[in-house]
Amino acid sequence: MAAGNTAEAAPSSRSLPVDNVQALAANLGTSSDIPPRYIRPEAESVIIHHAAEEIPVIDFDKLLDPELCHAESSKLDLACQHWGFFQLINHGVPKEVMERMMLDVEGFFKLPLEEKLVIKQPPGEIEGYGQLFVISDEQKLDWADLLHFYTSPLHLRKMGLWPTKPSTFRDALDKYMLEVKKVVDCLLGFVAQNLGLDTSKLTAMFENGMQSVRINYYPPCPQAEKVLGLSPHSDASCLTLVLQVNDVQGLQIRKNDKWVPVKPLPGAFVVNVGDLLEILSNGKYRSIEHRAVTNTERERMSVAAFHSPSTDATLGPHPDLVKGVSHATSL
Ligand SMILES: O=C(O)CCC(=O)C(=O)O
Repeated sequence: MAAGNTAEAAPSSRSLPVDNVQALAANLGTSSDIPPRYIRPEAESVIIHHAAEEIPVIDFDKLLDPELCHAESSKLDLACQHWGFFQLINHGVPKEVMERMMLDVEGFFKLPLEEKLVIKQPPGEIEGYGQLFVISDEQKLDWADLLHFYTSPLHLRKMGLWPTKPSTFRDALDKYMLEVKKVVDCLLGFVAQNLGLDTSKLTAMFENGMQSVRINYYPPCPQAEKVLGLSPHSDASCLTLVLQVNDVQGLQIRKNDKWVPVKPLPGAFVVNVGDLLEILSNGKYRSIEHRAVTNTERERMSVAAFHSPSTDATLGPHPDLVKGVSHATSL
């Protein structure tokens, strides 16, 4: 997990205030004078576009089909080992739940700035509307704004920071996160089987698990090749499900020291293994570094849903996966 990834861990000190990037981009107009803190020489590193370098696709329907599940589950196992990323199709989240969520995300970012700022991140907090945590005046900045909320367990919800505009957004978010959780629970069952773990114990760890969501907004940038929408990081969680809201690509994963663009299939989730699952699998599954880039023409939006065990669970490599080393879990 790179510094700056606040997907799960809440920082303790205050974040330094920075510009709203959507407003900054709008005010730039045709000028290409980007403030120096957004210029990232590493953004121009090698990117490969090759069909052989596309992340595997897992069919959820096949996982649930008694005749096809064995082969599909093996595919899932290989995807987690060799890529740490896959696309999930036919996941069963109702179309209307997905569409409502996407419309409300788009609707929120179309609101005037002052209306979005009603749910501005309070000082020292990562939830609400704002940017990634900023710890120093020298820190390079991402070309993005975000919304971040803890959604599960329910007592963690800070409803005062949840958007009331569009009027359906809260309900859409609630329904969407519930559906996503069902998919994750089911995927974890297959993961447990593939790793030879006790499925019911793993599922129990996630019953009161932590779920949070980061909704990313990447405005277009006149010098898109020089900035990063989201700095390279791995996720601290176990499993992340990313939904691309509009048809603009930008997610890239690190493979063999190059950046490989992900081309999301319509309606699919891009799923990735997080640091906790890498630990649980004793490194068999890989939590891969990824980043998001921007483009000169169009805004991009994504919804990343992070899932981790409940906070009182103790997690370490499963004993069967560790030879001759003491361990922290009894799954
Ligand atoms: O925008 C994306 O596609 C990736 C989002 C992501 O990696 C994150 O929010 O942690």
